[in-house]
Amino acid sequence: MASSANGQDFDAVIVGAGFAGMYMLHKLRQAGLSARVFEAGDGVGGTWYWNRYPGARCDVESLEYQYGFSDEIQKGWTWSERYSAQPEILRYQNYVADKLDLKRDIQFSTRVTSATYDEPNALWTITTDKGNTVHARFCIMATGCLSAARVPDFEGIDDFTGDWYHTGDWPHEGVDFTGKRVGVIGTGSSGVQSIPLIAAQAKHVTVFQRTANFTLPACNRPLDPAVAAASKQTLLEDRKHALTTAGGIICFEYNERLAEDFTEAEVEAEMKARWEAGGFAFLGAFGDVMLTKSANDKAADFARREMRKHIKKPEVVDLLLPNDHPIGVKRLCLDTDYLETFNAPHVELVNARATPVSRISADGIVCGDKEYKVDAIVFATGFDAMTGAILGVNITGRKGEKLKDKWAAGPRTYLGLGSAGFPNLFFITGPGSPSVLSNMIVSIEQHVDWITDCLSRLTKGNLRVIEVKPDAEDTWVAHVNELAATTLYPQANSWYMGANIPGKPQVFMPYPGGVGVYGEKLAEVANADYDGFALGA
Ligand code: N01
Repeated sequence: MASSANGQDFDAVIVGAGFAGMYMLHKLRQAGLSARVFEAGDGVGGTWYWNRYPGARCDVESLEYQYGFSDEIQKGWTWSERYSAQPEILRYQNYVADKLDLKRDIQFSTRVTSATYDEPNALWTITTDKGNTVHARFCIMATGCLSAARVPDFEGIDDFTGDWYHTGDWPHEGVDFTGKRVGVIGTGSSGVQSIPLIAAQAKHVTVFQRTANFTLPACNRPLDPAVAAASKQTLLEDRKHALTTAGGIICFEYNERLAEDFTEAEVEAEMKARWEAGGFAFLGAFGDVMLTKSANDKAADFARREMRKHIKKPEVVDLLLPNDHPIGVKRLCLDTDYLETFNAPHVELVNARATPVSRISADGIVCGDKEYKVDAIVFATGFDAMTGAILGVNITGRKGEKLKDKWAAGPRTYLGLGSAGFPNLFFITGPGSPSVLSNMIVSIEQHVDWITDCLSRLTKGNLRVIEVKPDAEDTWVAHVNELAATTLYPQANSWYMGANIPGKPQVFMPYPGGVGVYGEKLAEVANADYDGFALGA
């Protein structure tokens, strides 16, 4: 590798080769900048590389959960189902990587361990677990929002004599549960998707549920070839439209009318139609579902009524129906036969709220004084969301400041893109941006396009440094908090709030104002020559 006169090896280092890192690499190449991607996995894919648990499926519709930047790429790929399963998405990512010849600039099986800003030379020094040390002008964290898988610190896990797995780090060769007693801890999206398939195979399944979640029918089905073909004619235009919406999705619309403006019959009809359509459309039934308790109660009551219809075992009905948080404030789950799974005699539900999992024994899972004997444990216990993967890299900015210290009371960014004191460091879909409240691919493309324009502006202007101004960051953090406070989101112990990790500061991390409004702000900032950022030579 030939370094430039000031020791620079690449214009940019990109951390991660999921949807974000792949597109970032492509755009930087197009802009004439050199880049090296480091990826911990041995292939591209990010989330879809790691989350190979049975039933893993995207719950944004396939036609919208794909790149929207290239007509050639989208026309060369045809999705088979309404919601794509993990293997198909991973094949798509490899198709794109090969089409754009991305892999030659990606170093796989390599985890970035540290990134340190060298202020005199305005360069980031990046080190990896494979012994690499490289110097780049820009460091771009494409590390994903839900990529630091987390197994709770249960005592005794090392003594367990069976096998255990985390849904977010699933063995590539798959797992055969035939004839086994399986314990599943966790009933978020990953649990809800995997439990029916695990139960279809295992001899006995014990599900440890701490919080019952709202789960809606996915209504997955093969994609009508005519619909798939028609979408190829409109995808690029559709994507422009998606960028103006709240969620980066156009397959349904959020009703602007408030719940109180509907008659009771209209309320019922609206919710029924959306429920039966499947997917997240239900949350858009009225404009204030996420804003007022009375509107949210209507939706939550309807959801509980519908969910109840699928549950036949009287002893689990009350346990499976969520009653301790408003609907939607914890990420909604979409399911296929989840509730029905508990009707089977070999599936048992344990109330891990009343009697929490206290430890893992050699033979099973212990709650209070009861031991549940299992041969295998599946931890569907989620992620250190939004900040876990970023802070998993030891990042040191100007004057030796550590990002983990700066974020000790919660992440602080301007626009979710950068943090004061850390020049030339970018986050793709970082905390403080719409990210996980939106169609991730739309938000990824929005950020990557913005970052690329920004870097081109710097390069053309012979500017080497861009850094968030502290007052812009303070204003943005306050704005995100104020917006969140107008919603019902803070009313649940969700990973959006950091509440799933003991000791993690509880602040609402994504930007709740919507992709469209956020995009206007991004444009305004860029048009004002990166207002809120200090640009320097
Ligand atoms: O993780 P989660 P996930 N004892 O954090 C429980 C995306 N995703 O992997 O709710 C007992 O949602 C925890 O209980 P509680 C999607 O954005 C997308 O399922 O904290 N239980 C919860 O039930 C999703 O939201 C897709 O009380 C414990 C579960 O573990 C996000 O990823 C598919 C526990 C964790 O649920 C994360 O989903 C999958 C303990 N000590 C995921 N600790 C699709 O697109 C935790 N839990 C379809």
